[in-house]
Amino acid sequence: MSNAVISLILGGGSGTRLYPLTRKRSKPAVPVAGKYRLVDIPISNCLNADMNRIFVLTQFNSASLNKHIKNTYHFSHFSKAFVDILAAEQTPDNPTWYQGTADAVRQCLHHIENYEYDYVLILSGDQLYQMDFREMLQHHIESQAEVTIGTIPVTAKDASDFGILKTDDKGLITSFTEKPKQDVLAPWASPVSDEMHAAGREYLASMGIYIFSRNTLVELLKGQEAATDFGKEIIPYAINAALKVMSYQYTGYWTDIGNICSFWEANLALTDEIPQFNLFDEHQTIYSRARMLPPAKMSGSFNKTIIADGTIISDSTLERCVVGIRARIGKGSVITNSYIMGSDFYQTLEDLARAKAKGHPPMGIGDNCVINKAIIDKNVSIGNNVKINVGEVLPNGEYEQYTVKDGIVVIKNGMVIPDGFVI
Ligand code: ADQ
Ligand code: ADP
Repeated sequence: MSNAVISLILGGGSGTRLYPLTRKRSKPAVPVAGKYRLVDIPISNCLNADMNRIFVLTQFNSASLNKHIKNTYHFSHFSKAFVDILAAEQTPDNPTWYQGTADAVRQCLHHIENYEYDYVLILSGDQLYQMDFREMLQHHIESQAEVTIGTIPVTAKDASDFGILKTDDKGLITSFTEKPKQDVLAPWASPVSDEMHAAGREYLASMGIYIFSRNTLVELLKGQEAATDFGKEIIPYAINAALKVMSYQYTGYWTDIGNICSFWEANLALTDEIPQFNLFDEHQTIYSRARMLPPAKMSGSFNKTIIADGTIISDSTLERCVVGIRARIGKGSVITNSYIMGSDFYQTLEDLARAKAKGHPPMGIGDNCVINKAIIDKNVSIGNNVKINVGEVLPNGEYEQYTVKDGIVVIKNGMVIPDGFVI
């Protein structure tokens, strides 16, 4: 199996939808679920399916992405497995950044043409799911498809956020429309199971997960030189040209975490009693960097909270929170509905003395803070008696230390929030 497939992970365009988390790092390097990076999700799904030749396509090559990939994905000398980053590069033929998803893949074709492969698996870099790609490949082969699109039934309300396709009863895709408006939706319902029908999930959304047979992909990308996107151009073209484009319907947990609100929701959903995204499933391990961190040390009161390694919490109250590696939280703070990413390092005594001399609090969260509905990026220093998002709903806004988006306050990486500050 592993010689049949090359996987390409679309690591993100300009990353504006996840700003300010993508201010200094590329999207695949954004920390998720306390100890992982976004890119670990699609990579883990590939590795679990024994599809272990993987390229991550990204618009810029951040130090943290390089470091994470280099330190995480090590393979035996006797295996052909690799995870390589392909950042947009200037060449005499391509003076610009990737213009879209199809353009990104087109610009990378020359990197993969010397490999042995029959199929290309193309994945988005900003989704949370655990899917067995072997079953999708099997479906592609058995149905003699040229292109297979992973699809998920969604309700009419959700349908406008996705590419929606229509299939016949054998799963052949007969038409496709990218993000249709609500008023033109009705004729786009497709045959779905009774269970999905009963749940009102009658529209088949593209998951942005594609398998292309090798020649089909090369011919489509080289033949349609002006096409820059899969959803807007390549997929509709392939269907109109009567290529065999099949739907592979998936009904497990899958969510797109492409913007701040869905990113926050997906992280907090991990604190549910039975989370739909199961980090504890040993058959679908999510891999990440093996860090030699000490165990978490904490006192206080914790309800529905995930706490990563290396955390120190003194005597605080946390409810519905995800706390990332090396986070430090002082005494008497009350934190709810928040994702605290933690830190990249522990401060030494000298670091602390230097911070104090500048009037900066130590890294982490101080004493007697009240924080709600926030994402605290890494290496942030929050002083004592700080209040974040505990009053009226805040309007969207952009400030030096933070951004407010859809009622969620995002404190930017490395910022200092002084004692008594109120947001
Ligand atoms: P979107 O996610 O809106 O819809 P798009 O913005 O093209 O589509 O992104 C797809 C993936 O590619 C994302 O992971 C994105 O970060 C990445 N990406 C975007 N531009 C890129 C670039 N220039 N270089 C590298 N990576 C890039 C798509 C499909 C819909 C489908 C949804 C499902 O177009 O049909 O329903 O995914 O989430
Ligand atoms: P992660 O642990 O999330 O994978 P990184 O690999 O990006 O994060 O960074 C962790 C490493 O960052 C630490 O082991 C440390 O070497 C380094 N580091 C970054 N900034 C500093 C700093 N200011 N002082 C000391 N170490 C730092």
